[in-house]
Amino acid sequence: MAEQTEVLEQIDPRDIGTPDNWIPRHPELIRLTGKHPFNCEAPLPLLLKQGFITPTSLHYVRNHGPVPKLSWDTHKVVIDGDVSNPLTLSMDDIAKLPYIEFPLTFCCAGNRRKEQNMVKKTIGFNWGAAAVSTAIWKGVPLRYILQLAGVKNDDNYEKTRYVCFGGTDKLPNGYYGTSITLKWAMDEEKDVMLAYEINGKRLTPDHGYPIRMIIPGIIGGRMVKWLDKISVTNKESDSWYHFHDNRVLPPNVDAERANKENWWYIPNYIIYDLNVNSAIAAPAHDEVIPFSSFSSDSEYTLRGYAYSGGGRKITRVEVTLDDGKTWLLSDLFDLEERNGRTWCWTFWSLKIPTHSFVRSSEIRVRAWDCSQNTQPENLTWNLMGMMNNCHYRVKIHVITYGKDVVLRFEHPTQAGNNPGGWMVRQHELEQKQSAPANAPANASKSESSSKDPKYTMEQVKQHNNEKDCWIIIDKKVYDCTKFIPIHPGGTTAILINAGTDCSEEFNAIHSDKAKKRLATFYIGDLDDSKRPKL
Ligand SMILES: Nc1nc2c(c(=O)[nH]1)N[C@H]1C(S)=C(S)[C@@H](COP(=O)(O)O)O[C@H]1N2
Ligand SMILES: [Mo]
Repeated sequence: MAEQTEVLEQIDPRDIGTPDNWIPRHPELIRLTGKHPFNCEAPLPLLLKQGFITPTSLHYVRNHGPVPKLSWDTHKVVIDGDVSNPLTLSMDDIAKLPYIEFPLTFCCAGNRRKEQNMVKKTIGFNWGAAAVSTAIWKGVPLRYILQLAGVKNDDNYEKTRYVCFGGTDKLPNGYYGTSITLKWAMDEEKDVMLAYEINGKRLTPDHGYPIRMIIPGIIGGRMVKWLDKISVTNKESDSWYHFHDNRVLPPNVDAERANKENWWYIPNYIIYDLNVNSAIAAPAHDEVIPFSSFSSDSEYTLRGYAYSGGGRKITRVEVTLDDGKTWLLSDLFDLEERNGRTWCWTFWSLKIPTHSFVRSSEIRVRAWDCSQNTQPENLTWNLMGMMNNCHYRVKIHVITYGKDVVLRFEHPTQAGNNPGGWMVRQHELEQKQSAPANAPANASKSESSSKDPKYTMEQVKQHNNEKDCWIIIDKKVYDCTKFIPIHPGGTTAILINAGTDCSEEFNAIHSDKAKKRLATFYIGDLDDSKRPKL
């Protein structure tokens, strides 16, 4: 069944001029935050086509900043804090220790966020439904390393003891880091490990080379990459990212309120375990079936993935074609188990008569796990757009092309800035309808007039450095030289875009507030009259 895509690894032209210009990447990965930092997912049909194990080159990537350049020979991991025997281990030391190796599904808490963004913009970028992948990971149990550092198995782990993980990537708000409880770390059945191999080879730079945390059953965000520090403490991690990322806040809390009232520090809203989720991969978005191609007995096989968190097994996946009146039970594959737990996704499929699409307007899927958790019918918006797991809906359209009548399928969204999707259309319609009353939403638009100066691309290109930095966003030119030192996303983030059109990068990650702030740097419009019309 698995049809592995050939690994085509070259430096992508989009990485030239960024700090990641040394990392080979698969050209088919969809980039979600423009050129840099690198955040990507595979096209959903391509991901499923790989089968149960995702080739490393197509595994989704979530990097908050540039990838640190580390070497196996010089890298060290320090284990300190509340331990009787602090350690500093080299990679060779670590690779000599007993290891475990098993397949694990990784999933970013932001998987399916674009659907949330279509309801209302969250503070995150547009993940489609492929921020999920499965690889075979090999490494040393964390428990084993902690024992070497003097943590005893019979220690009375109080609730207040934690293990904090730190990466070497220094970001605008400090080092990336997070934590779990010591009790969790020491539980043999939880399989927590320090991994140095993926799919039988050393880690790739994007996945944490030379070493990263692996914590099965939970969101990817806690599996710190480029790991160099493990500390046993009485407090959870003090990394900014531990508090300001990977949380589901209640739906009535917006960014301003969250910051003003410190919602980030309320323990209830932190995410550990994944929730139950599923998606449809076949039919794919924009897949077409001509009526002429099927007879009264032809069949179509629906396919997709499902997963849950905390080692909970997927027990059923159901499909409805009549808005939830009846549910069809699908077949499940690849129920991988380890010590009675499931750390992996499950593929599902369901054969239906092709003509049943004709009477239906929507295919909808929901999964159940062994705790009888299932997916909610409707989406509940949250500020970070995380853990979206509402029923996955694919619309069915009957379209006439001349003499031909076809069925065309439409997914809710397409990853990143890619157009298409019924939620995207709905969103655009709503925006159009609310535009006259609400024009200044795009503050920059309201400011420009025909009298404003015009600059050609050639002119903008000259202003490409720290002392003189212009950028183009949505055909408007901004002089953001003064803003460089105070940019919340760091100076490099602006400088790698100096003198260029970075609409995609900017729009992917900035809030409405940031957009309003940008307007103050507006100096004129892009003169693109000399560009050939497409
Ligand atoms: N040091 C470090 N670790 C990190 C991150 C990061 O930016 N820096 N991103 C996290 C997030 S949010 C996710 S979802 C996973 C993604 O792992 P992957 O890129 O190997 O798929 O890594 C996590 N670990
Ligand atoms: Mo993530």
